[in-house]
Formats: sequence, structure tokens, C-alpha cells
Amino acid sequence: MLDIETISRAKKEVHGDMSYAIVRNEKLTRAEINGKGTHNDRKAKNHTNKDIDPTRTHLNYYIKKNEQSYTKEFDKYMKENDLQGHLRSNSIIMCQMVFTSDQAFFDKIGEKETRRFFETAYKFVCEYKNLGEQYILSAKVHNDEDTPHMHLVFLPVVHTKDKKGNDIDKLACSEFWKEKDSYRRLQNAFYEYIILHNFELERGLPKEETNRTHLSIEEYKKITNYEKTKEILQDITLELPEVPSIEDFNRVVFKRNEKIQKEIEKRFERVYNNIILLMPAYRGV
Ligand SMILES: [Mn+2]
Repeated sequence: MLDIETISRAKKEVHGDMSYAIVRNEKLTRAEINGKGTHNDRKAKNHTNKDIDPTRTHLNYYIKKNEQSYTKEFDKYMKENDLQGHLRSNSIIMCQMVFTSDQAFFDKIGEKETRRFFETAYKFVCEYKNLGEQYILSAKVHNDEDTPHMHLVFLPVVHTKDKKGNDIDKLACSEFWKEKDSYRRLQNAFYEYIILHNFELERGLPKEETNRTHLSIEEYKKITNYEKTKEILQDITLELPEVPSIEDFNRVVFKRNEKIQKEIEKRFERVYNNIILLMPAYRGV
């Protein structure tokens, strides 16, 4: 039975104890953004989040600081940049990316490199889909929770043309994340970017983000494309001579087992590559 633990262990046996480059994206409506701001800016008097250690809050820092609440900043950004887009009260108006890895990685690289890691992640978003730094509303590094991480809030803006052919900037979350495999693309792009900037990380398999180590049978079937596998296996016919000997049998069975084994390995790789997409925190993209 394949589960995340098994896959993770298998990867570790091959690659050694590598840490993962982790990024996730969350889509936010107007009603949700100030709550995020309160967490990110540490504005709450009594933290409901038990992971926050107030004696370490002074170690937090901004890569980019918002001056006002997220909603006020948002309204200002819309006006100042003359942003187009049809917004309803329940539209997605902002995205929050969270960047992190594991504690062992940050311990290993130290404080200065940790800062460079987050600055690199910040630059990554500036360049991603040509977004531009001006649409990053806030980027805050938290060192007072479990593992260092950065909350980066931005406006999902696309650079496009209006009906008359004029260049416009448009706030449009669904266009910004228009590809079906947007999350996988983001994950790949961030991984490549961070590697290029000399951080030794593996592409994200964020087990520690989910506390989930086992997949249900249904999920397993879904990600391994179980029905298809069954079909393929059924198509592997036994080609036997008219009067078969024991050797013929063995040879054919061996061949068949080899084919099945190859098919399973192929599926295994696909499971590994898809596993993050199933995790609840990652379904949003
Ligand atoms: Mn946080």
C-alpha cells in the first residue's frame, strides 16, 4: 500500500535527507482578508493561535510592509493603479502565498541565509507571471511560530488589453490561475527558482504541513487512476504456444509480472508527483 510515508522514505533512500521547498497559495475574498492581516501583522491582543510565542515576536520582520489594514490597502491599490475587473462582494480579490521549509533546513543555513531565502521567494513572486512588485501588498516573515515562514499577500493582476486594444492591468484571480494544473506549475517554478539561487532543497512534498500520512482507498484509486491500471493489466494477454511446456509457462508469467511491475513503478512515480495536489490546503489553487 502506497502512502506518503512510504513514498517519502523511498525518496529519502535515494536522495538522502533533503528538505523541501514549500509554497502554497490561498485565495481570499474581501470578507477574509482583514483576518489574515490580523494574524500576519500580529495585531491581535490575545492570540488564539497557540503556536505563537510572544517572547519571539520581535524576531518577525517585513520584506514589504503594509501601512494600513489589508482592505484599506486594497482600495488604495485599485485606485492608484487604475485596476480593471468585475468584482462582486464575494469575488476573490487577493491571494496569500506561504513560503517555508522545515526547521532542520533553517537551522542548517542560519539567520542570514534564512533572510535571503525569503527575499528570494519575494523576488520570485514579483517575477511570477510578470506580476510586478507593485502588486505585492505585504510580505511578513514569522519567526515566532513553529517553523520560519513568510506570508506574502498580493493582488492577482494580469497585464492584458481592453476591447479597444489598450494595455490594462486587470484584477482577475481566475485569469491569473487559469491553468488547470496551476498549483503544480507554481510548485515547479518556485523549486527551479530557489535552486537557481543556490538553496539546496527538493521540490515540495509538504508532509509536515498536513499531518496526513495515509491516503484513503478512494483517494489512492483516484490518484493512481486505478480503473485505467486495471484495464491495462487486463490487456496483458498470455501468449502461449499451442502445446506449452512448463518453461514456456514460466517465461510468459515472468514476462507478465515484469510488465505489471513496470506499470506499478510508473504509477508510483505518478502518485509521488500528484500527491501534493490532493492535500486539502492545496486544493484551493
Ligand atoms: Mn504565521
